[in-house]
Amino acid sequence: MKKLLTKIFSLSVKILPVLLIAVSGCSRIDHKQSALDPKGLVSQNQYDIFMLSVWITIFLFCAVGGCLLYVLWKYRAKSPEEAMEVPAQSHGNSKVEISLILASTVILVILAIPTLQGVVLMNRLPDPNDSQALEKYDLNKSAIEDAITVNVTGKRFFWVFEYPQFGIVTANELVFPASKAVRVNLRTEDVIHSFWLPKLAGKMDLMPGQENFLWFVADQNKILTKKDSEGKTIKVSLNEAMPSVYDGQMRERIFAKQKFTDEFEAVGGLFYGQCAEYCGNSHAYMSFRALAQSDDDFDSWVKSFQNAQNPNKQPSEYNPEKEYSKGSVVSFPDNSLGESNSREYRAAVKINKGQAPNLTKKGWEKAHSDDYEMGKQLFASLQCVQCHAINRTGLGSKGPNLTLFGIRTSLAAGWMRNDEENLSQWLKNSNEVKFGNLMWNGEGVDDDHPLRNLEDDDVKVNQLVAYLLGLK
Ligand code: HEC
Ligand SMILES: [Cu+2]
Repeated sequence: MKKLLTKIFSLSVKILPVLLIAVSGCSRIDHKQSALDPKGLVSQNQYDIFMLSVWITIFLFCAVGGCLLYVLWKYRAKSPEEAMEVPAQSHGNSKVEISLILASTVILVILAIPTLQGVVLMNRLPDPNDSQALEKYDLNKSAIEDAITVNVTGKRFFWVFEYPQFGIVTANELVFPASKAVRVNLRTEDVIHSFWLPKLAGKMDLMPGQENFLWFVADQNKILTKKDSEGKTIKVSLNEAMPSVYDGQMRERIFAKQKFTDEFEAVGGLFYGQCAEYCGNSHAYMSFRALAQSDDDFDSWVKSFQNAQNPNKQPSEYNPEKEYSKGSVVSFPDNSLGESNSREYRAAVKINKGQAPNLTKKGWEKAHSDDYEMGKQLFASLQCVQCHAINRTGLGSKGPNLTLFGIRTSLAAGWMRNDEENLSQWLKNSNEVKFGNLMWNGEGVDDDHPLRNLEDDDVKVNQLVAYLLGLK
């Protein structure tokens, strides 16, 4: 017996360090998808309830364990003769039983009150006129009054984000103002998904035939501080914490880090989300990002999207009866791009009537590179338009909306960096990158589909990449 015990002991001494190392690998509390690092009101509330139950459980563990140890020690057999004795038998002790029932009830009540309050908080924004509630949650009235709404649709295996107040739609990256609350309506077009944005919002399922809801508001103070190498909290400038998305600064800043896995430390305003309900082959890669912005940068982002998705603001065909101010963009035939193809020209100066676009004369210049123009045509001729909208429509199409794709930080539902290398890989064989995705495996896609035949066609792939990353 003794031998066995020493053996177990020495074995555990050997295993323990290995276990500790293994566990410490997943123990970074500020990991990018950690619910233990709340950066918003709702997630903080859920964290507090969780910690309350952790402390109560630890207390109970120590109390029950302590009693057990005490009894074991106190009533141990002190001699072999004593060990043979049968102790006096008894049954029940109403005092102990009633006090235990009372104690458990009290503990349940202590847990139930904040839990119910949390459920109410999670399901409804506080009333902006209820100054008591605003004070309790340390919220500005405008954070609630000017809340934005995002309609989230889960699809296998990506996310559609619609902004009904602004009439715009995007995919996989939820851009939001850090100073405002965000109402999130959740629905799905196929199977059950779950929207999990741990640092900001918690988790909620998307159910077929039902609309669910959650909301979140970021804690700007937390976004604007970080821990330095000694663990001290230091202030971070607005620009460092929340680089602007609309002009590609966010993308640049995140990419400045060498590895994709470093990205979670890149900027404070970048949050990671994930589908948390198994939905098929690519479920593990169904992530998304939430990007916090200052009010001004958010407005600029909305404006860019509104312009890009407004049919009246797309470059129209050149009209000889019109004058064009500097910077105007028109489309006009250019046979150098292939027969009966057009390119976009930008007016480098003010253009008088009848001065048709012509690159050999001064006045007009190329609005985009040749690769971009070729890529744009390929996008139509290779049937990408079957499933992708660049402007306006989002929900009607099978794939993610690609408006202003060139300012997106991530590719293939949030999990890959959206750079030239990854995008080429995606276009060459998306199934290798994200097994089971419904671009490669979608309805009507077989080996004859042009998208499955780009593997050896570097020229076309480069042109498509130039076009897609040029959308900004
Ligand atoms: C059968 C429909 C379909 C066709 C055709 C199609 N796609 Fe896709 N595409 C999808 C779907 C679905 C996704 C989402 C994949 C995922 O992340 O699970 C996607 C994703 C993408 C993405 C990444 C978008 C993002 O938000 O990260 C790009 C870029 C893209 N497709 C480009 C193209 C190009 C270029 C073509 C033409 C060569 C094309 N697609 C043809 C359905 C399609
Ligand atoms: Cu899923």
